Amino acid sequence: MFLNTPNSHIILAIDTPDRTSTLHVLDQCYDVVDAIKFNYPLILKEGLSLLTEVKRKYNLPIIADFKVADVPVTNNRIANLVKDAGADAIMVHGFIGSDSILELKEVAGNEMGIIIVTELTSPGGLEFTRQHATQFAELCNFLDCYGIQAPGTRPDQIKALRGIVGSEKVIVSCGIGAQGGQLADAIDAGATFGIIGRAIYEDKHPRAAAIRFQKEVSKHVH
Ligand code: BMP
Repeated sequence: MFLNTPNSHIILAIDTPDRTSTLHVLDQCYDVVDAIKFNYPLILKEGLSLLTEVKRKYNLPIIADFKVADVPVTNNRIANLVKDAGADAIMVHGFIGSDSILELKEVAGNEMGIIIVTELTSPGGLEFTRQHATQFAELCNFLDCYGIQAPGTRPDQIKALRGIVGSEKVIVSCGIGAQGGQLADAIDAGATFGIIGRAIYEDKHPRAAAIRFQKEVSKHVH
């Protein structure tokens, strides 16, 4: 297990602008959320050392959402840097194909899970990638990756992809809150975790917002 057993089912997308605001939000929310997801803007601003600092300070699983999409030699370097920084999982685009994903998997070994992005939550996710989304889910099984990312804005698609990956794989679903997805709907459809960013960190009271999501989902999960 690279992520913990779900409790609140919330992965916090910490897309805050800088280190100070990141720690401010995490100080309030770390004990409500199940994991933390970092994306490029914050790391480009503060460096990978912030991922390491957050991992040490809050002791929560960390997903490096760097949506890796390159040739194997470059993926190898990215995976080594991210692994050394302390990430527990790394996100990779499915469309790069099996050789490029395998390279990541080899570097990750037993220390980092590989999560394959199937289609984006935004409208463009339906433009090119949707027609291959089931193949990306099959690739997750074939390469024995940790899980997939399925759109929290489209519960029907989560359900369809859960049918392909089976019950053991992790499904993380972005798009909850600010993009209109509902946490309870995503979990009901088969997501293991919902990924929530702005609806928590932009709230005046991030902790209260996280607790609202936690309560919403606890009513639905049996
Ligand atoms: P928010 O809850 O503020 O919309 O943030 C969603 C997070 O998930 C952002 O980091 C975004 O880049 C990411 N994301 C997404 O919204 N849709 C996807 O399909 C894949 C993502 O990684």
